[in-house]
Amino acid sequence: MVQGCEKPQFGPLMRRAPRVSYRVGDIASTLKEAGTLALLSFGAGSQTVNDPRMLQVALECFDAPAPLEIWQVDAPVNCGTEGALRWSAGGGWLFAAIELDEREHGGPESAASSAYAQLRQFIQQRSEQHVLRIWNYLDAINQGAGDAERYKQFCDGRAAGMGAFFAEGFPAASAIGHHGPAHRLQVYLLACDQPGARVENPRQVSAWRYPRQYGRTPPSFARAMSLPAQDVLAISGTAAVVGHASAHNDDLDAQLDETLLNLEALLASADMPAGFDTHSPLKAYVRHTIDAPRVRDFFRRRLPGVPVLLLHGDICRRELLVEIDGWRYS
Ligand code: 3EB
Repeated sequence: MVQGCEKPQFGPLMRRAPRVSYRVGDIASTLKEAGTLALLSFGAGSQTVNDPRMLQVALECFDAPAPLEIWQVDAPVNCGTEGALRWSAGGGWLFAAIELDEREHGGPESAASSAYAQLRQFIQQRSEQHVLRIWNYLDAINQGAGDAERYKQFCDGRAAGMGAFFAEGFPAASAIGHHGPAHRLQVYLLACDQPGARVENPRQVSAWRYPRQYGRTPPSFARAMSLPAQDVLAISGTAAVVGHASAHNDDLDAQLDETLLNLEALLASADMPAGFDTHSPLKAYVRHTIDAPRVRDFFRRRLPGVPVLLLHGDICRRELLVEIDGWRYS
């Protein structure tokens, strides 16, 4: 019996959301903790072990030592591999990851298509069929002109590989350029056995409605996803995009201010209280190493107490210098 509670915290179908946190720690002991669903390390020099729940993300971290990112659920966790795919599941939640060498799949477009097709085929035979959040990392993301830019090829392949699986709406996502091994595509996701609620940003045109100038295939993502759990928002990569246009080209400080306005607009749109706090782990993807101290200073001033990982990553539009994503827990 729960006492002193005005209303039930969770409806009968509500899940308890995975807790996402950053921690400087030891991989082996973290993997042994009950309920560890996923463990991410950052950068080529980071520790890693051969466990389906472990992913070494190809983005370098500007913090030393680089923390680990841990996803924890309140349930026993199973894990395994299936072809190139690694997965773990527990408590109604599923982590799945795939890493492909684009050269083995005929380039960035077919690699993205293959990655998404493999993830889709795996998810389709699971009970956790609702993909809520996806991260995509590819190298040289801005290489190539116009429709031949690698990011745009990735968008084409992603949409092809998704097929009709996301006909009812896209998951929240990030797509970032890494500076790790050439041709390596990394895609990982969080899915659940219950659907989330997609959230759009009234300040921005929905990405899947971007006009033709941004590529043949508009980016397939929602601005945020409200999890099927009490007041948890998974926030997509958010940058200084207003309407469909990039704002404040090449002005880092103005882009950070605009990005924060977009993040606050998303919280309002999701009916969540304003502001981020110690329970809101965020990531900032910073294009130029030289900008990292200024981005860190922005977080200290404007988002004090918010856990943030500063990562070296390229944003999918050349003029954008920074992008922020993460989680907002009530
Ligand atoms: C934007 O607002 C910035 O292609 O999955 C942000 C988040 C961006 C996800 C994606 C792209 C993606 O359009 C770019």
